[in-house]
Amino acid sequence: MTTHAPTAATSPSLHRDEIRHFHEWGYLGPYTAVPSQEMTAIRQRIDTEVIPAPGPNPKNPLQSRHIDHRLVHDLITRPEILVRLRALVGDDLVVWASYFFTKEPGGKEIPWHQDANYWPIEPPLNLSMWMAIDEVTTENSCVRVIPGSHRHVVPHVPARDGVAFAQEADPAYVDEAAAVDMVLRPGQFFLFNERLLHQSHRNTSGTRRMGLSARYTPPFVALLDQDAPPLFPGHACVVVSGEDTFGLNRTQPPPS
Ligand SMILES: O=C(O)CCC(=O)C(=O)O
Repeated sequence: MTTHAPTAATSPSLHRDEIRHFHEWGYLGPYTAVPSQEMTAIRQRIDTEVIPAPGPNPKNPLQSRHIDHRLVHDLITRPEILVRLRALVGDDLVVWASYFFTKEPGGKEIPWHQDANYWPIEPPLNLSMWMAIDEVTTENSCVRVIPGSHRHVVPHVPARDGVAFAQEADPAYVDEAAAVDMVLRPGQFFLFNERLLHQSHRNTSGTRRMGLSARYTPPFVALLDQDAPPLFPGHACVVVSGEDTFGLNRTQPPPS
């Protein structure tokens, strides 16, 4: 296993070395957005108020809850996250998706993949943030990344039986020995770009692993079909920093 991560920074923005790290290796972090003691109450509200209630996609309560629930919106717009995103791509940012990646004990492997393979966005520019809601360990299937893998577009092939996705990165292009484990305390997060190879094993532990990912992009990026999978009818982007002077995508104000 190789480690390229910079030491966790307390600075609210990014040093030039961290910006270079992101471009060179395709990811950055971990950093702390929320102290882990504050996460206990937040996690309880996610479990009792957010997930049990219907969200903007009636078919999937884990999807894009920042659109309807202020708690989720506020989590993915913590200043500790936004200042770092702005340092990478500038002040104007929309969130076009978020997802609670929840793996109960026994939960399936998510195979190696590059997100850009699945996404209808043009140009294909995205910053992802993945925040631990539960304690995230190697045992309960932390996300793993391959540093530098974002510099090549990797072909995707039909996935093996029993994994969570229908397509996975062609194994011939995956150097698993280079993988870095993103072990996180609740409230910690890391950032990665749209082509970084990442995966997580089956959850072989006895504890749940929940993470919240959010997808941020400058408003000059167009979503090619906001009403179709992986999005859903009535989907809207939320401006989380600066302004959207392009008007390419349907947007709505943050939840009250
Ligand atoms: O949560 C996981 O295990 C995978 C997350 C992922 O694929 C993503 O955030 O793009």
